[in-house]
Amino acid sequence: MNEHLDEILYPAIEPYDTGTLIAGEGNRIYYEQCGNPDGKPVVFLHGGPGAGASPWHRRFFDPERYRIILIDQRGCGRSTPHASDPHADLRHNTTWHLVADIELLRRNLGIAKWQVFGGSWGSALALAYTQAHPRAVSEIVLRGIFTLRRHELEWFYEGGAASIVPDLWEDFVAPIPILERSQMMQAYHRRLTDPDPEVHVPAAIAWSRWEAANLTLLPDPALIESMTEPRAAVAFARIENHYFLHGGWFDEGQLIAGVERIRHIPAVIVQGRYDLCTPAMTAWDLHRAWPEAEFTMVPDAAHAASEPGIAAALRAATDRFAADAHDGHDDAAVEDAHDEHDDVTGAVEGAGEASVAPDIDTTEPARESGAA
Ligand code: STX
Repeated sequence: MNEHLDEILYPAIEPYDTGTLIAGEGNRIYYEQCGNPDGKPVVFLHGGPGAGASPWHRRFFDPERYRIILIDQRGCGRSTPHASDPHADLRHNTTWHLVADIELLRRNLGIAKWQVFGGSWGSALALAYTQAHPRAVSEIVLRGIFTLRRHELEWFYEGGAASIVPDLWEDFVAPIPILERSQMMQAYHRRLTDPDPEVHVPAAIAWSRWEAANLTLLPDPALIESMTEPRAAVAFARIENHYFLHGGWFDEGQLIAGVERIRHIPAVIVQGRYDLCTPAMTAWDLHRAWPEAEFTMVPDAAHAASEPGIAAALRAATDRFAADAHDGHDDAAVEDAHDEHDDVTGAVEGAGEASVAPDIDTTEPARESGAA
């Protein structure tokens, strides 16, 4: 898949380091570093939530100029415990746990400031992280803007998009009895949390297929196949459904209102006009609230980062920012960031105190290099 990206993105590369971040509540977070160890730091925040990072995500950044850090967020990809496990417990998997994990990793890697790059759910997480820790972020690159407001979730999961793709919607509602269809997210929740694989696996596949089939302007069978592989689909569907039923633990409109805290940070917003998954109105609302951020509406694209026009706009953004000075490896700045107490604009529900970025000693990294 994605051969067209060879002309747009950087060549495929392998990590120079992989590791495991020991986070709270028994979570082991996979991360990898690629490109130039002395380059400008950037962290890639994947979508879903629950989709995991992929090797091709490394290719949005010039490997000579960037120190590229990819993370598999709690419960998915190569992180454990995995949300597909029979005993998966998502109580300690919330937006604010992910924000704490990202900040813990930054401190452990000795990075003063990094660029934050995220699409779709990754754009919501990038906004949440940056609004909680504005001094840790040098620039923001956002795509397919998603802020989990009620009407965004209802559009995609409660029937709005059915007007455009009625055939695909029919497949999405098929596993749900008619009497339950007025609350699709709740109906799927009952099945996705059922311990019986005969119940949760088909539900997860139908949930993931609906999403996969709506990411690109033209059908991408390879993308649909990879997202409906049972183990990945169960983790993806369970994590997404859990986050969406909680509105991401955001106040309604919180991420757009929070632009006030990050307005000064250089930013790029890239949106596909025909995005069915996260329709352009949200990107437009963000653009209106944040006119200082460069805004690009790609005229011939839907949602995915692999859409040619979107990939090109994202690469142009990272190339432009690569020329800016960076202060990675600045120990004084790390101390400064360590001492500061940014307000975290969200509560962690049902979580122990260790879920808020622990007060760690940056000289003793809590990670196992090369463990993956
Ligand atoms: N979910 C949007 C999202 O973040 C509502 C997303 N959906 N699929 C993806 O991301 C991948 C392209 C990363 C699989």
